[in-house]
Amino acid sequence: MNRNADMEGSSLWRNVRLATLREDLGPLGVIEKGAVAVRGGRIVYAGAAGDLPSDLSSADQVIDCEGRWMTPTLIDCHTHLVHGGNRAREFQLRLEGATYEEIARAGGGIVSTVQATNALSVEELVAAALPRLDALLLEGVSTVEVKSGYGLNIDAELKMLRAARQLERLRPVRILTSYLAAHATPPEYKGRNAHYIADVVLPGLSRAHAEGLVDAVDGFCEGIAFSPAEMARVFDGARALGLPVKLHAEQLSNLGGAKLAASYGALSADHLEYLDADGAAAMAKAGTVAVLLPGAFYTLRETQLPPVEALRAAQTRIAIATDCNPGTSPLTSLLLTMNMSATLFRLTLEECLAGVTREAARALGILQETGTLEAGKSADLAVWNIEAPAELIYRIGFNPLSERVFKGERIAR
Ligand code: DI6
Ligand code: FE
Repeated sequence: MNRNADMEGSSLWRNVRLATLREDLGPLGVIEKGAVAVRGGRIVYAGAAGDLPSDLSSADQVIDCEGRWMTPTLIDCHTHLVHGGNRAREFQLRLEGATYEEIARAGGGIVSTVQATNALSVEELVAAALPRLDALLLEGVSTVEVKSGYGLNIDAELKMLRAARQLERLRPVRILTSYLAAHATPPEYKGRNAHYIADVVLPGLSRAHAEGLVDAVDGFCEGIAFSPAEMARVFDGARALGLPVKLHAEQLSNLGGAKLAASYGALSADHLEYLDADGAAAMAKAGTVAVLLPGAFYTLRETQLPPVEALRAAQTRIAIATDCNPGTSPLTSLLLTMNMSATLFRLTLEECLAGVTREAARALGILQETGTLEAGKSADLAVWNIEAPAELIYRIGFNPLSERVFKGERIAR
């Protein structure tokens, strides 16, 4: 056999229990005695070992998984991974009794992250983000969504997106970017959101799109950020460029942001603690995924739970993500995110695991490519040292990853 073909070579994982996450195979899409064959970076077979076609039963590389479990690699579909500085000092001050207002007046809060982000070069932003990215990857993640939104001027928003794209060249990972200039109003536009959108958000979007930096357009729809009417202007701009949209909606109050997002056929609406049944139904009808973010709920010590029952009743798809950001969710673990989703939101095992695989892929518009173990998809495989899938959501601060495979390539831990 021609060894030059190694890069494109064939691999076979055998003696493996599969949680394929294929919906047609029942809860978790389990196949107890499974095998996965990979050619040229793509899954050519994921199913019962007994049904493995004979031409796939030998491969350049055969991996005996000794009965371990395999899932698709995990997907973090909502992060603010690229940013400057951190807000640990602010966290400390709050423990000592300081209020948000006092901290904001002292130059803290989101404005401090905007300043810290503006102060860094693309290379410095990349260097700051890499340890956070590596923490995710070590737990079997292979796809990460990264937002801009701490620049709040055109050059800095573009700089954040360039840094996000750069991550994909430095690590075995798939990065999807979201343009989030409508995250907060910068101080120089205080009280003038319409001007900020006209001067910065929309022209910045055109430029970022022209450079190929934008996979989707996001916004923060909230009393302290942008109204539904303001977000509609941003979404119109996205639509004109043929870009999909998503929205931070109903995090602190119910402004109807999720409904607005659904009316634009949004990929997802995220947070949603204050969503009502109407909004959940509108999302289900539009195929807009509900992305729940327990890290922010936990950090803010929120007590209003997202309406999980209403989402289930409407059959809205549910994904979960870290929301990794320096202010409200300094979280870089999807395993912990699953545990929090179960404990805080009472999501089931299947909802948790689908929420970081199949449904997260759907929330990013890449379900054709990844998110389940299925022939034809990218060979993005995570092998776990566990006896049962529930161990993935039950432990706190323990990492049972055995190996991660990205586009068919085995990545050393
Ligand atoms: N929702 C949040 O909770 C964060 N952004 C958002 O849209 C807050 C961001 C920060 O405080 O830095
Ligand atoms: Fe967020």
